[in-house]
Amino acid sequence: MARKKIALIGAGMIGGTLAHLAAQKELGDVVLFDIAEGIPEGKGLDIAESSPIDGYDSHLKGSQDYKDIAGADVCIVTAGVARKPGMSRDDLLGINLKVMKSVGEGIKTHAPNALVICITNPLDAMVWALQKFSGLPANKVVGMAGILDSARFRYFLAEEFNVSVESVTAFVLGGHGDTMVPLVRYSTVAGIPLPDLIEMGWTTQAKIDAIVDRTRKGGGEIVALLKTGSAYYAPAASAIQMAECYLKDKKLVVPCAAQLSGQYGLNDLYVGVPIVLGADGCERIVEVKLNKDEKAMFDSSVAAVHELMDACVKLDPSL
Ligand code: TXD
Repeated sequence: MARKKIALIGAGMIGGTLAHLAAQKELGDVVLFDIAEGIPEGKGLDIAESSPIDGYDSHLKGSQDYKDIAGADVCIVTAGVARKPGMSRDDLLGINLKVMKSVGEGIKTHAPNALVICITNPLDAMVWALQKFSGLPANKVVGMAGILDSARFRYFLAEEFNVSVESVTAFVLGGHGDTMVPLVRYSTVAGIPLPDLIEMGWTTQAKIDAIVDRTRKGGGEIVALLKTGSAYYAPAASAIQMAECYLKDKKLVVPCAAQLSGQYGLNDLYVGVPIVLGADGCERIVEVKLNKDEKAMFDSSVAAVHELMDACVKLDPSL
């Protein structure tokens, strides 16, 4: 059987990390595409030179030509500009929308059968625009944010309880931004919901509130520390989990930005919801019951996404 092909559109910090992980896991051969000459070739060659040591046979190729992504099974899009300190995700909108247009056209022409995973910020608006620009079916275009946000939530909770990160499940809904909705009620340690753990004296409401707040601002915390860019290890790991899930038809239930068609009473917008991710891409959207407070938080998150979409339409009326 021929190897799968993973195309990485954008070979910056996340793109390079994606290439390394995809190769190490032998998910397939990797094409790094970037407009910056030399960067994708250099990173591809550097990673390939580690393959005899680590013992994997994935081929890596750097390119500035969309022809090289032809027939890709998965395209992971990080192309664009990353957030700098003081810059909000929304400031990125104008620049990255233009990038999505060219990337969408490239994918439409050369890899129309791929699963497309968008990472570029502002995520919910960019994945929505990328689906439109590429014309690919909505089930094959998804956005990565929820796995990262819930991984941050899980990590902070595991630290608080001094238990394995693997024993903690966490649930984050809504747009990828400060309005995201970490759902305390649906987050657990070995199946025990957080409100029960508060009652059991494992933690306090105040501590959980602080963890929720830190999760919401998790991206900014890393930006403030790095000073020259945004997070890349955990975002790359999150997108690789999505790619692997698709290629192996695992049908994990994971939070992703997916296009809603009636679920949660919403249409034609991308927002973070739990989905079943398998060989058909987004196979099912899980509609969880929200209480009044959760619904209010979700609504304000959706309003923030709508605002970004409106701003995109103003910038590019073809959307
Ligand atoms: O949860 C999430 N979705 C995110 C999103 C978490 C962290 C970071 N997130 C966003 O991912 C971030 O705000 C950025 O929009 C992307 C990529 O972040 P990364 O840290 O990898 O950015 P880099 O290092 O600046 O890489 C971007 C690359 C860079 O090499 C550019 O030359 C290239 O994108 N680029 C392009 N490639 C192809 N085509 C075009 N038009 C293009 N423009 C820039």
